Amino acid sequence: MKIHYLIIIALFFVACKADEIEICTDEVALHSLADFPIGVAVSPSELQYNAAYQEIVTTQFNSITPGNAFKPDALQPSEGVFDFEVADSLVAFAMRNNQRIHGHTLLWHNQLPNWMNRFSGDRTAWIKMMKTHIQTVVRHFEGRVKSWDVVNEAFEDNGDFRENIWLEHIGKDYLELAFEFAQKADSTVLLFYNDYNIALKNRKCRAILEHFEGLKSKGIQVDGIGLQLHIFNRIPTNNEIENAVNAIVEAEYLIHFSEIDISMNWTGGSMNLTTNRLERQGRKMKVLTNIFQTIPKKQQFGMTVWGVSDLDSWIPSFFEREDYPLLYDTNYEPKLMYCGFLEGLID
Ligand code: 9MR
Repeated sequence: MKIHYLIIIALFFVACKADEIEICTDEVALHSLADFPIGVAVSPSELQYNAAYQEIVTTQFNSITPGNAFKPDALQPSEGVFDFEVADSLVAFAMRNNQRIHGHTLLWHNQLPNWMNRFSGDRTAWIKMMKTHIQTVVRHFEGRVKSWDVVNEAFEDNGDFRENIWLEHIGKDYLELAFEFAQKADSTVLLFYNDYNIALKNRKCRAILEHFEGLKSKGIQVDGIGLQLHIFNRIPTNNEIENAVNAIVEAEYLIHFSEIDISMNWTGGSMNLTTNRLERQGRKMKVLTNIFQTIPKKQQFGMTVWGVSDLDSWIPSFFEREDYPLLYDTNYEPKLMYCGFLEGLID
């Protein structure tokens, strides 16, 4: 009897060991291990003033998403006045480093300039204003930006359209118009719809796929879906992520894991950054990478993390909680989450 227990305990440890994420260094670039683009959301000022940050961005990644620099408040601060200075220097930086640029985002409900929020006019005027923004921006970056999140977060978790200025003043077809305007501005650019909780909320996932299926059947170009993946270790489950990915694969879109971060602080109180927690985060990152690799090659657009280090994440300030959701720690050293990514890539 005792021997049986010992064997079971020994097997348990072997199983745990096999599941362990090994401590690693970041000497080998993540992108050099992958046969799909490995991206990161960046801040132009960090790139300019933070040497450690810049070193990681240039060595580890071959795709760049501007975290904020391409949003409407940054690019069209006053009506008709476009400011491309910061965005252009970011594009130049990425091009010098042979990095792909994914544009984020043409339309959203957040980070709109005040004048846009307060715009007054009838439906025709709103459509014209939206068109001007989309087409001026897309044309400006033509040939330099590979792809765009045309619309970001247009659906609620229950599958309803999210209330926003575009829905209010233009109506449901603002999505269709936005994709059409972007396509007309640059017929070579890839067009994405990007949202969060797609894997967690089945109704949201179905609503999005149904809506865009409708648009595609009318001949509107929609190339890809961005699954943001602001997630926790257990939420969504691996199975839920797989199901969402499979549904999107079946609907024949490119898939972008577009805004990856893995929160460690579910309850929101103070937390200990234990090795156990860091390991679990590393394992989740490995699983995400493994799931991404089940996608047929021609539909793999890339995996993008939403920031470089735990210092740069939007989560602690937004949710007012301690958290450590990214690949690098606050000293810009790789965490087990980085090692999980690396292990997933060489699996
Ligand atoms: O990372 C962005 C952060 O710096 C901004 O303060 C925030 C403002 O809403 O937007 C963050 O990025 C968001 C992205 O554009 C869309 N998906 C959710 C991201 C986190 O809020």
